[in-house]
Amino acid sequence: MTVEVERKFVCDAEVMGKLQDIGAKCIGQRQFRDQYFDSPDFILTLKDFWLRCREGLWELKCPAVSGTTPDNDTETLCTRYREITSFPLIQSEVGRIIKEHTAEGSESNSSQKFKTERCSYMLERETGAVRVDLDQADFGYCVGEIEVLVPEGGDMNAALQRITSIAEELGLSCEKKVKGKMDVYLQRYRPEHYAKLLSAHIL
Ligand code: V4E
Repeated sequence: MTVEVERKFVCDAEVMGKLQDIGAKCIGQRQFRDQYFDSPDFILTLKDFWLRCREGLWELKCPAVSGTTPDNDTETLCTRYREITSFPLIQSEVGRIIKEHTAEGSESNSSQKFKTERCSYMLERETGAVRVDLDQADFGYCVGEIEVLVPEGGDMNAALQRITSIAEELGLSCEKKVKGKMDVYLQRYRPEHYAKLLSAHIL
């Protein structure tokens, strides 16, 4: 299992030029459709678990327990999630969360669907490769992500430092966390769900 550590950023023309300047290699372009699932009372997302199907492949993003705290900006601007991609493991994990919440169990039957066009880049550095994705969602939202995958038990601080260093090379400001596609989708089209996630301090 891996932990995805990432920092999102506002994707504008300036950043795209900067990516070229700092030697980012384009490694591909693709389109995909994501469908996110939850129970009618949002049991999963209110615990910060994100269940999705992307072009037939299932994934459950689970909150990763934070270890050490390198510095406040890095900690605030980066997210980390454990990624489960094995379908049987996803089934047992989702079953466990839902059972924990309701004695009689419940179906995962509320869903959100949107399409993304993604351009991916790789930056090779002495400390390791860093991936940058530029995403354009079909509901009119663009976002970039600097991402490092860490094997469970791997060096989280090193990953956070690699991300921070690429962010600096790109000239990104450290002001505030940038919203992901799903956050914006919920804010625009599922305001009730979004409000619950805000109240629970998940988003
Ligand atoms: C983890 C999460 C959500 C699920 C979507 O995660 P994200 O990495 O934004 O999606 P995507 O399409 O880039 O997936 P990838 O291709 O990298 O696997 S929706 C909301 N969250 C939580 C969350 C958060 N609390 N804060 C920020 C900045 N992002 C996400």
